[in-house]
Amino acid sequence: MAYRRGVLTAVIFDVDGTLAETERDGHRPAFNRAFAAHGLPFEWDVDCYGELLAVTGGRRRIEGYLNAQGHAEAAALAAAVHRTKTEYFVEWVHSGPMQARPGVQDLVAELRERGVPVAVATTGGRAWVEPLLARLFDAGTFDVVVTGDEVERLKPAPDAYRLALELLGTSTAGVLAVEDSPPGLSAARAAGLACVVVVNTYTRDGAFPGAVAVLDGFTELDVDRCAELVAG
Ligand code: XBP
Ligand code: MG
Repeated sequence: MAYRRGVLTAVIFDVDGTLAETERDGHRPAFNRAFAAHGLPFEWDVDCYGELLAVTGGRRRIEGYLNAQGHAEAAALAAAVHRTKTEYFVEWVHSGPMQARPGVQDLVAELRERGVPVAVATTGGRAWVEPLLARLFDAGTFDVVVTGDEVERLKPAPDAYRLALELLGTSTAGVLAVEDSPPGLSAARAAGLACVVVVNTYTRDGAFPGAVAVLDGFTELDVDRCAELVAG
């Protein structure tokens, strides 16, 4: 059954931690391999990386860490290490054991079947976002894909969500954002969107003020629930 127009206008998904569990076993090892490739004696373990996720954007995450270590030329080095990290992460996206979070592919498929536009708003780079979406979803699934490459300010700034709304050609009315983390929720809220948080292992204990709901998994979310949540 097609969805009643005007109730649920669109759903915008975050990628890392939302569409897929990419951080602990994907991005984190890619950062560590890149440090080694650049001769840097750093290794981010699972707990330390969880704390570093408060800084969005891989290049900024590296730069902040290098600064904290008292490294000179942190900005230039961070940019170089991040380029290497992206190459390793793209490899993992193509051949690693990456999977969509349970239930999210069904939700996206149901949204499309019922005529609700779906979009992506991430702070990650397009070099790996496109292959990741291609691996997990049919071509053309997402009406709009906004990455960190297209915006000036990363989450928690609202830029990625604002650009996604502009490209969808819609106001905030009836649009639901789906996030996994505090910076993602802040970004969606700052753009004026209703936001549901689906927590994961890294974000389970986070505080999510202003979320319309905080869920443990996508099995708790279908199109009707999305419409209820966006209606308030
Ligand atoms: C994700 C990020 C990204 C990834 C790494 O946040 O902050 O930086 O950790 O990807 P969100 P890049 O899920 O809120 O978009 O190295 O491409 O930045
Ligand atoms: Mg996320």
